[in-house]
Amino acid sequence: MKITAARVIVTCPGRNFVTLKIETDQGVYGIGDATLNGRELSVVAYLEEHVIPALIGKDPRRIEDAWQYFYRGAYWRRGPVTMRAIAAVDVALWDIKGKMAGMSITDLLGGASRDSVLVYGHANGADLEGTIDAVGQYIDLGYTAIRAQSGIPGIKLAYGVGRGTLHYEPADATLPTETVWNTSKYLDYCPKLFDALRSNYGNDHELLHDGHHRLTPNEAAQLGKNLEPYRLFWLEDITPAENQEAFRHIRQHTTTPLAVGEIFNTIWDAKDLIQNQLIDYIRMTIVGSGGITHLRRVADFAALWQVRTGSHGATDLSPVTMGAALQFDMWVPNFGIQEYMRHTEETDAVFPHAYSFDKGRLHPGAVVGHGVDIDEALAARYPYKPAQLPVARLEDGTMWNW
Ligand code: KDG
Ligand code: MG
Repeated sequence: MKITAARVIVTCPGRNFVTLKIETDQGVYGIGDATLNGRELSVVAYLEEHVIPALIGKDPRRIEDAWQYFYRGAYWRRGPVTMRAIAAVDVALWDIKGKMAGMSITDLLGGASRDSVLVYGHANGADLEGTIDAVGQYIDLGYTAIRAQSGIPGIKLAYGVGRGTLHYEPADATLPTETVWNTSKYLDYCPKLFDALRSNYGNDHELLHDGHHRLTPNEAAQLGKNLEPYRLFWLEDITPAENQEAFRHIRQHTTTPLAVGEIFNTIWDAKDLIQNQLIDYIRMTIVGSGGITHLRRVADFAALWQVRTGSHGATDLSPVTMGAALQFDMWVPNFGIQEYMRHTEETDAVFPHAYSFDKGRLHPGAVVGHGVDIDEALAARYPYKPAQLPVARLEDGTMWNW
């Protein structure tokens, strides 16, 4: 069996997506997501210039060898561009293998460990009242786990506050939008938000929050401590994690569960955090971390330390990644939760899929491979539109982490 063709499809049904389609001499094809929010065309170039020429003629059944070829063989390892390109190849090859076998990827991995996948949605409001209402809307939609983000008095364009209730989309301009950050205001406001949410809705729902890399380790420790009475499911990305050791200080001061990993690319980014039990959830995702082949190694390693998965699932991860993630989540023994931000109707139409939401959970549907396709004719009607993620500055102009 041979790969006969591979091509990259870029489409913007409301936001940009990069998809790799791999075709074989058996008439079976597979697709993989390669979207890197705000840097999409760099992955297109990587795939077209450096990956596709080497794919042609390879045996698509040799997934492991392809992974090693594009990881070890590149010499220049790791990084968001390389690992997304590898992920796209990997997911497309797992899709092909599933189609050839007449099996879902879950079955190829060893079969389902659960009946459906617990997900969390994003509730956000411009202020306290708006956020309380938004959480109520998610409860009405059937979510049992909800991430709450809120506009903060005195902060211009706080992270996570959307333009609509269901479709938060931060990449919005050809040059990054400038936001302004103030840590003290956030530290004062955040416990008040969760106090109000618990007072309004009680303790029956799981509540999550994303700090989006804004705090120092000591500030993160303070926040974790102050949020303890509200029993969060997790506090995410509360400080940048390039220095994994930084989490030791936070851990020593709070029992609020910690989640990290949406910008990680390989197991090496998470190794110390996991083996020192400095986090509770690893949020690496299939598209960001070299595909299913690599993520299952991360998950197995994490299982040794009772760290559970919680894959990133924002709208910049295409339905192809969501379909593949659900296949993975159904199998992975140490599953924690899956992020699920709904795509727009336009996006869902370009990527037909079988997964569906019911009562706070996603059901993958009866599929072969990952079960997501691309309607290329429809995709061609939405040309690429440049868009970038915002940047953040402190009030005195100093650049900060967005
Ligand atoms: O592209 C950036 C988004 O994926 C990110 O800001 C979303 O932090 C995020 C999350 O937890 O979904
Ligand atoms: Mg996040």
